[in-house]
Amino acid sequence: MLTLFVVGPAGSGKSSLVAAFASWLESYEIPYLTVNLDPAAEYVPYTPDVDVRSYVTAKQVMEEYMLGPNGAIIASVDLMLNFIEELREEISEAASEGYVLFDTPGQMEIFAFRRTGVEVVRGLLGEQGCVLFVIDATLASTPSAFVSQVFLASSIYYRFRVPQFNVFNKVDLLNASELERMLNWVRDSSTLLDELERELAGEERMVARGLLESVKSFLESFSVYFASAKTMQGLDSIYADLQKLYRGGEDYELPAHLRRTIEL
Ligand SMILES: Nc1nc2c(ncn2[C@@H]2O[C@H](COP(=O)(O)OP(=O)(O)OP(=O)(O)O)[C@@H](O)[C@H]2O)c(=O)[nH]1
Ligand SMILES: [Mg+2]
Repeated sequence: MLTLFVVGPAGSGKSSLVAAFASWLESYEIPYLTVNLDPAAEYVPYTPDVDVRSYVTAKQVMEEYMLGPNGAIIASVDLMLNFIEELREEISEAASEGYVLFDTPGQMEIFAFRRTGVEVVRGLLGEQGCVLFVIDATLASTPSAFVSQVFLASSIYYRFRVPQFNVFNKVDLLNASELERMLNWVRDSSTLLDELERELAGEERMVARGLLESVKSFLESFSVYFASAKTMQGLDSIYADLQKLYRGGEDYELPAHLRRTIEL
């Protein structure tokens, strides 16, 4: 099994990507499970096969401990740790092969930047797993916003330290020239530096040059995808690279959209 933890800022499209990727896998008859790990979710756009809300919900915690909404979200995410064993059992009873897609809490910082997230990922990762970090592409279309989002992506890597795939989601909302511009920043980070320098002035430019060195090395070491949960574009490239990880690379044959049925 390959476990895939879909992590990202609030509203970036985590749940939608889980739903889209699930239906993409379904259309190729590739086995998968969806797991909701967001105890505060009121609605998710797929039917979770395994759901943390069977064990704990933010609403329940709010009433029981008389907490406000944020306190209840934090407490319910932390309480999730008590049920890792049960979740693991449910998952292994439901599937023995294919993909396990984990949808994670809406407020990423509550999950990723507290001990809980790291322990949950460690507890459920299994033998092969990775993080799919989701960025809202519409919030990354200026050079400085793009750099900030890439920093966020690296900060997530240093929390979980597992293979990480970075997805700029919602590209259907970008026009062709915005998308092309972002693709160029990824292909050649010197274009990003040039444009960043034009956007900034004076002292800010000096800082930007330093920061860009780290962005550059992140972009050179990690895969970046442009995708849309709405139109499903980009999911085939993500799948192709996941297969490399899943199957160990060398003997990997290309992929998905060229053949209807893919054996795992
Ligand atoms: N146009 C477009 N909208 C999208 C896409 N992906 C998600 N959305 C919309 O973005 C909003 C947030 O999507 P969700 O999937 O709920 O995002 P999330 O990260 O799970 O959100 P939280 O769990 O609440 O933090 C919804 O209105 C989605 O319909 C996409 O690829 N394109
Ligand atoms: Mg969600």
